[in-house]
Amino acid sequence: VFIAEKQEALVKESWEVLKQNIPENSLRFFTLVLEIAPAVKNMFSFLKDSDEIPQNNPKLKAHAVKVFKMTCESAIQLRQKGEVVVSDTTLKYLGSVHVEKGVIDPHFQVVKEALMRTVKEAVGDQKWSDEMGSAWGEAYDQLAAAIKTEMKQQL
Ligand code: HEM
Ligand code: ISQ
Repeated sequence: VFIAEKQEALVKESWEVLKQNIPENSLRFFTLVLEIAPAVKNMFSFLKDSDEIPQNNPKLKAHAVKVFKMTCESAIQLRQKGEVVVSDTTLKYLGSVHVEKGVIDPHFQVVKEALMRTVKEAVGDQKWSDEMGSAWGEAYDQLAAAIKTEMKQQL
C-alpha cells in the first residue's frame, strides 16, 4: 500500500508538533489506551502495583515515543516502497514482548484509536484532516500487521 507524498508530509509535520511535548502526549496516549480498554492495565509493568497512571514514568514515555516513531517510519516506508519493513531483531523482540504480555489482535485496534486521538488533540482540529488521519491509520495498520504476523509465528 503506497501513501501519497502529501500524506507522508502530514505525518512528519504532526510528529514534529507532538514531539514538542513528549511528557504530556505520551501520558495522554497511555491514558486513552486505558480509557478505551481498562482491562489492559495489568499488562503494563509500570502500572501493576498502583491504581494511578504514573505522571512521569521514563518507561511509559520511552515506549510511547517508540510507538509514534515507528509509525512515522512506517509512513515514510509506505511512501517510498509501499510496504513496511521492520528489522528482523526489532520485530522478533517486539513479537516476544507482546506475546508474553498477553496482547491479542483486538488490542491493536485500541492502541490505534488512542494513537489517532492523541495526534488529533495534539495538532488541533484546524490542522487535523481526513488525509492526515488516513496516513497515520495506514502506517499504523501496516506496522501492526507486521507485529501480529510475528506474534503468530511465536505462538
Ligand atoms: C511494550 C511498541 C502494540 C502492549 C512495547 C514496547 C514497544 C512497543 C516499543 C517496549 C518494548 C521494550 O523496550 O521493552 C508497540 C507497537 C505497537 C504495539 C509499535 C503497534 C503497532 C501494543 C498493543 C498492546 C501493547 C496493541 C496491548 C494493549 C504492550 C505492553 C508492553 C509493550 C503491555 C510492555 C510494557 C512494560 O510493561 O514494560 N510496545 N506496541 N502494545 N506493549 Fe506495545
Ligand atoms: C506499548 N505498546 C503500545 C502502546 C503503548 C503506549 C504507551 C506506553 C507503552 C505502549
